[in-house]
Formats: sequence, structure tokens, C-alpha cells
Amino acid sequence: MAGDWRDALAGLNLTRDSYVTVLTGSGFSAESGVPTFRGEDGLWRNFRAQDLATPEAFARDPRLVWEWYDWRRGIIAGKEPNPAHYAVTDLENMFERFLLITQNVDGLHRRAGTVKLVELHGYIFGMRCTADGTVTENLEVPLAAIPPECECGAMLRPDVVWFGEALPERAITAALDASRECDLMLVAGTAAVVQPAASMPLMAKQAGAFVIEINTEFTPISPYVDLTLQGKAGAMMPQMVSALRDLIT
Ligand code: BV8
Repeated sequence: MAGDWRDALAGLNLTRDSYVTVLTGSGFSAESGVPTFRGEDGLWRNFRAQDLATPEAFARDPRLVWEWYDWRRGIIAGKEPNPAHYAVTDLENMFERFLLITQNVDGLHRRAGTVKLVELHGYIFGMRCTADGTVTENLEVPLAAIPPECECGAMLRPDVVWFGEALPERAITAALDASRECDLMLVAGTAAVVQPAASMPLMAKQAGAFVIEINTEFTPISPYVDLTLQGKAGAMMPQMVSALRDLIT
């Protein structure tokens, strides 16, 4: 198995001018100790994440939703990027044309030094005023007040994209353009069920990219990508980087 993917990469004739994209999901942060979105460890007071991450849940019970976010913020604040996050920053430094597309809201890719990134679903330490949309960063854990209030008196909401909400225009445009133009897409740590992110690997493949999936399980896109590597991102991503570095230098 190890030979296969290295031989496949060698056959792509990649150079440092090749366009490389990486699409990540919550499994990328699992080895940092951050609960995945749908995994058993992601449950909170027996609520499912997808039932709390909605405008309806927030309208119905902002205090409950904020208690969930406060719990998650507290977990994430104490965690560090893992080797998979640093491998992405290595890739960014190896390829002129590069974009990281992440579904994660934990900010760990930023903290690992990746600059060319789009956060499709927002950032959990961003606070958005529900009156005028102003966004500020708030790293306070635990939150002093739940629900937190803006200086203007309006309630604050997390600056994340909930189910049923549109993704930020700039992020979705950059992600779709990169998916259509890249030569290689690495898709790692995502169950590939949340749209529109889950369609991006298929778009990349249809546009001619070589798509490699790294996951500890099979996913709905596994049959359609060029290679599925069963393994942990923290181990596989650094191996991918060293193989790519050998190929382009
Ligand atoms: C939108 C922020 C339109 C909040 C999140 C088309 C078809 C079907 C449904 C839809 C569709 N279009 C829209 C929808 C509805 C919906 C959707 O996709 N529903 C799904 C559930 C069917 N999509 C939306 O609502 C999106 N909005 O399309 O808007 C629109 C347009 C105009 C105007 C109005 C509306 C918005 C979706 C964004 C939701 N917000 N997060 C928060 O986090 O609090 S999504 C949430 O799921 C997280 O961001 C998470 O990253 C993301 C995806 O989950 P995964 O990352 O895949 O995580 P998961 O736990 O599921 O899986 C982890 C994986 O890692 C597993 O596969 C596991 O095996 C693997 N793994 C574990 N450990 C490791 C590992 N892999 C490698 N190494 C390891 N160590």
C-alpha cells in the first residue's frame, strides 16, 4: 500500500508550480484532542452538534447554544496544532500556488502558521454582533457572561456558519475556484457529508485534479477519489509532505 500512493504521486509529474489544495474536516484536529463534530466524543449533554449549530436552536435557546460553544471554546483553547496542521504549512511553503480549505472553526490551522486558508464555516473565537454584524475576536474562556452582549447592548453570536446559513461569499468563491483549478487535492479528516464542502473533491476530480483522501474510515466520496489512504492525518500528512518534497526538488 505504501508503494502505491508514492508511485501514483510520482506519476503526476508535479513541480513547485503545481497548484495544491488541501480540504480538512474535524478529524484533522482529533489528534490535537478536539472532539470531532459527529464522533461520539462530540456529544454534549446528549445533544447532537448538528441540532445545536442552527439559527433555530439559537433563536429558541441562545443560552443553551452559548453554553455549548463555551464548552467547545474551553476545550479548544487548551489544545495545540498537531503534526498534520504543521504538514499543511510545509505544503504552503513548497508550492507557489496553494490553498487550504478548512471546515474547522478551531483556528488550529492559523496557529500552525498556514496563511493561504479559507475557513468555510467560520471561527469559533469570533464574536458577531446580532445587530450590525461587527465581528471581534474574543479568546475568553470561560465566557464571563452567557449569552455575551455587544457593547451596543445587542446579543453576540459565534462567528460561525450554522446549518441552513450561507457560507461567506469570499471563502466559498476562493474554495470553488481552487477546487476547479488545482492539480492535486488532499482531502483529510472529513466525513464528506456537509455541503457544499463535500462536493469540492468531486469538482476537483471532474476538473482534472488528482484527489487523495486521508481518513480513518471510508466515506461517501471514497469510491470517487483517485486514492483513499486509511490512516490518521497526524501520521499520513507528514509522510505525504516528505514524498512530495522529494518529487519536486
Ligand atoms: C448551505 C460550523 C445554503 C458550526 C458547520 C446539499 C445536499 C444536502 C444537504 C445540503 C445541501 N446544501 C445544503 C445542505 C444543508 C447542510 C448540509 O450539508 N447538511 C448535511 C448534514 C446533510 N449544509 C448547510 O446548511 C450549509 N449551508 O449550504 O447554505 C444556502 C445558500 C444560500 C442561502 C442560504 C443557505 C452550511 C454547513 C455549515 C454547517 N456548520 N460548522 C460549528 O462548528 O459550530 S459544519 C460542521 O461539520 C463542522 O464545520 C465540521 O467540520 C463539518 C463537517 O464535518 P466533518 O469535518 O466531516 O466532521 P465529522 O465529525 O463529521 O467527521 C470527522 C471525520 O474525520 C470522520 O470521517 C472520521 O473518520 C475522520 N477522522 C477522525 N479522526 C481522524 C480522522 N481522519 C483522519 N485522521 C484522524 N485522526
